[in-house]
Amino acid sequence: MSKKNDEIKTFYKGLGFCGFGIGSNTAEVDVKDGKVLRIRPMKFDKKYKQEELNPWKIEVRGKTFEPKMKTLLPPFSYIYKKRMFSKNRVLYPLKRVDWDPNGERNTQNRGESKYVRISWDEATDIIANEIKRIHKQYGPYAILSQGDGHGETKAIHGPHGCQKNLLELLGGSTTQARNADSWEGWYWGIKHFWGCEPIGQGLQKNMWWDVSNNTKMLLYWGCDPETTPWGWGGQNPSRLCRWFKEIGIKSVFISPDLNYTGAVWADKWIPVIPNTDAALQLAIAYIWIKEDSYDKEYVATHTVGFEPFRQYVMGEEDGEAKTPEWASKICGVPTYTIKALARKWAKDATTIGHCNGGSYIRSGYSSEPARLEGCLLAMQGLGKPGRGQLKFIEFGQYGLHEYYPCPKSKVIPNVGGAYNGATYDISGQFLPKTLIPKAILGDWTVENPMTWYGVTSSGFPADDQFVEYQYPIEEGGSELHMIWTDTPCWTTCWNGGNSMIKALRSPKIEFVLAQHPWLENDCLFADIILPVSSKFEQEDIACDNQSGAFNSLYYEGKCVETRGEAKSDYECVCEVAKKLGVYEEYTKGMTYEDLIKRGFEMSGCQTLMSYEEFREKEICVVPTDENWKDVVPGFGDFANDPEENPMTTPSGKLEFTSENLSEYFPDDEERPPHPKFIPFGKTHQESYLHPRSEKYPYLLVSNHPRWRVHANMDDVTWLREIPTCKMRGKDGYMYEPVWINPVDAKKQGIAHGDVVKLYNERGWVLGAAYITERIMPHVIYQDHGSRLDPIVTGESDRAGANNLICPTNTVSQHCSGEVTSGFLVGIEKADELELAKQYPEQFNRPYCPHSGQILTSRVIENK
Ligand SMILES: Nc1nc2c(c(=O)[nH]1)N[C@H]1C(S)=C(S)[C@@H](COP(=O)(O)OP(=O)(O)OC[C@H]3O[C@@H](n4cnc5c(=O)[nH]c(N)nc54)[C@H](O)[C@@H]3O)O[C@H]1N2
Ligand SMILES: Nc1nc2c(c(=O)[nH]1)N[C@H]1C(S)=C(S)[C@@H](COP(=O)(O)OP(=O)(O)OC[C@H]3O[C@@H](n4cnc5c(=O)[nH]c(N)nc54)[C@H](O)[C@@H]3O)O[C@H]1N2
Ligand SMILES: [Mo]
Repeated sequence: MSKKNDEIKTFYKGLGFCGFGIGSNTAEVDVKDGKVLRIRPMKFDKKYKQEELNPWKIEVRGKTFEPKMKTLLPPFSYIYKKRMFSKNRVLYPLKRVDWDPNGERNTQNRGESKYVRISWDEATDIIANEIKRIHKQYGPYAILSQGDGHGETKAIHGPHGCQKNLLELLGGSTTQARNADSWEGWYWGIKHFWGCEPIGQGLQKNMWWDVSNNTKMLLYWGCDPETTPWGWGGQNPSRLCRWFKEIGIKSVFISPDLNYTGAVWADKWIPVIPNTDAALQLAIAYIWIKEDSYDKEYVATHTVGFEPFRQYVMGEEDGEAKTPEWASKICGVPTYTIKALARKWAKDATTIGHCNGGSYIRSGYSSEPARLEGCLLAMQGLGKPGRGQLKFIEFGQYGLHEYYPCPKSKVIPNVGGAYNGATYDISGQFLPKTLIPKAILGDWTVENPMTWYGVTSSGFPADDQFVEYQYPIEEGGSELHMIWTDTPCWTTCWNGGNSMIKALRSPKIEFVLAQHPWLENDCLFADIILPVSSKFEQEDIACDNQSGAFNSLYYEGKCVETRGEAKSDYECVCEVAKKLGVYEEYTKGMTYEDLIKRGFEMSGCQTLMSYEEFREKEICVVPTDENWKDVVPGFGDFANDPEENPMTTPSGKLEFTSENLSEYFPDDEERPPHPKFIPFGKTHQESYLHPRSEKYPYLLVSNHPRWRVHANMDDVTWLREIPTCKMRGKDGYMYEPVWINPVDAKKQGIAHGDVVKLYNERGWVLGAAYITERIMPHVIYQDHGSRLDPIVTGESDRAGANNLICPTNTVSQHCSGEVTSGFLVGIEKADELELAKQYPEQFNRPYCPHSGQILTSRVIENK
């Protein structure tokens, strides 16, 4: 907004990390003398009168909840300048020293080699030549466009998928299809119950109002609003938790850890063994059936297939009644607690709260607890007042659906559609993200292809899960020989990271090209790395459509000069386009001004003001819809009249037994027609009930990081000072905390602060023991996303990147979703000083004495 105040200039910047044109956490950034001076909340009432925005207001029992007239930023926004000036920024194009495109490629050294600086000219020459060579030798599908993922909120400048758009002009590439990672269980499971995915997509309208007015008990089931909606959308979810408490709604937390929200707001914490939620859910259903306390009329009029489910619950199908006694032995919840919970739920209007569902929604067989949640909600009249599913953050999802659990906005601005979209293009050859290692490591041909069901990306209809796809495709298909990634964090965010390392080092992959702002994670496996600029260095347009007060669209000015020779993701691809002679075609001759205008015109906000007005004001804050209170909450329409408002299931009803699954996969024991508790099977053996647990006796919970957003921000020195973020070992290195119960710590001879080793047959990672009763016995917890710091590359890691050792196999045999939490490990005390002797090179990488952060020692400066 370039306001002159002495020499201080102020800019709007969206400092959220969702990407995909979905934004949040809008800040005002003060800049002086080319430096970011401070980052502050954005004030809505600077350019608008409060009444113009029609602030929503919820009034219950003499109390009021309404939005603040400013954004409520999480710490990640305030510290963001640290990221821009991180010592790990990639500042120049880099080439791996022992990779020679005209000679030895030494693919086996990826992850260990050092890098030298090269010029943009040299880098783009190599890239253009490699693309041409690979196209000629193998065809366009030999190049994998790995362009998806979250990241800095950017529109024009990417951050993800620009390379795909360029390669399309040259004949195509293999698309890496983004998985429904956040909600695998909903995607593969509940979609066959109520026809739609994430969390009742589109059917979570006006839930803040409904819960406030009608709910008596709120179950935070795998839900930590003080961490995850906070990390994404700021502090409104925190205010909401407080509000629910204030108005007397019982807050009950069901999770293996007493998470950051539970620690502050819980009336009761019910610890549950990871990924055994299905057993607990079945026992609740058992009590309701036995005590005749479920909504029989609703079940008769709104659902189908209840009888086979009932028989299973009561033990008539398999001879095992799903009693609280049965469940208690599996899930660790005492029988009296199960009974009390079931009885209270049957008596009082209950809603289940989620951010995206919690780690059990990303575990083996996650389709089952997801479907069972639908079953329980249906048994108590889903959609009747106060009986629903609440999502703690709102957004306009990729422009596909609208949900507004908080009061409805006139417009949900979205700028993603104007620039991205290519990562969902599956018209040619594509691969689900979770199957990339299997694809690379196998010997697949058109005659003997790898096959799977479904595109696996969010938003595809349920029927797509019965379509079989293959790699390589019949027409022009090819195995992969090059990877072009702008999302180099597979190893720290996906399933079975060590298998991806193996794939990245395969001689089949002749060229790995990464573009990224920071030298970290999969970048260490790239042959060429292009330097990417950060938000502060770019001009762009952004929106905030998920922080819950007001939605907005705003112009983002360039705050500071670009560091080194970095360029935005879009500009990196432009440079390659120039060398390939398709620059004009790629940019369509559009200037940044044209692109900003296009973003505005597709945003939704063009209905509220003219482009000229937008550029003048630099912001469009969207008022609350005048009629927001008229929106029937949640599944209310369906509850009121299921015939008029059917679900998108084959029957139009809620399906206890899925008609589609009964037809297409009647014999699938891992996702049967009606949901079951599946402790282990062909695909996974990650359970205490399986003999494997004798060797690896603990279940690891790997939540979304409290002090990062996935792979982002592990190197922020200010965050690393926080004791639950990192713990210093005897060697000065900062280790990722591993929560362990005092009982287990004693058993294993582990003291608070000891360096520990987590291991299974897939490898081992280190961490530092954080002894606390906030984690239940037999369970340990370590956040995901810690930056890769390999000890033995492909086997072990010092920083605690635990995705390296999570299962490679997907949700189940017909469900190619990721499994990244709730898996078996062993834990033992490790001696970091001894390990340093054993692995001197790895343990002697230089680190910052203050933050313990590993400094990039991989770049050899050119003479
Ligand atoms: N153990 C465990 N693993 C999990 C989960 C879990 O619960 N437990 N959850 C899963 C879930 S829900 C998700 S969504 C995934 C997230 O996985 P991803 O979406 O893949 O991870 P991110 O770290 O958000 O971002 C992707 C990459 O983009 C980079 N990036 C940020 N900004 C830019 C930019 O401007 N340009 C470029 N080129 N790159 C940029 C980041 O540094 C990072 O390397 O993780 C999954 N993994
Ligand atoms: N700070 C921060 N915020 C983020 C992100 C981040 O990386 N960091 N990522 C963003 C993204 S992409 C997403 S998808 C969302 C994810 O949001 P969520 O799905 O809500 O996040 P999770 O951390 O996976 O899980 C929430 C809680 O589930 C509980 N839990 C873990 N395992 C189990 C289990 O087996 N059973 C039960 N009942 N509970 C369990 C834990 O208490 C955990 O705190 O967060 C978003 N916001
Ligand atoms: Mo996610």
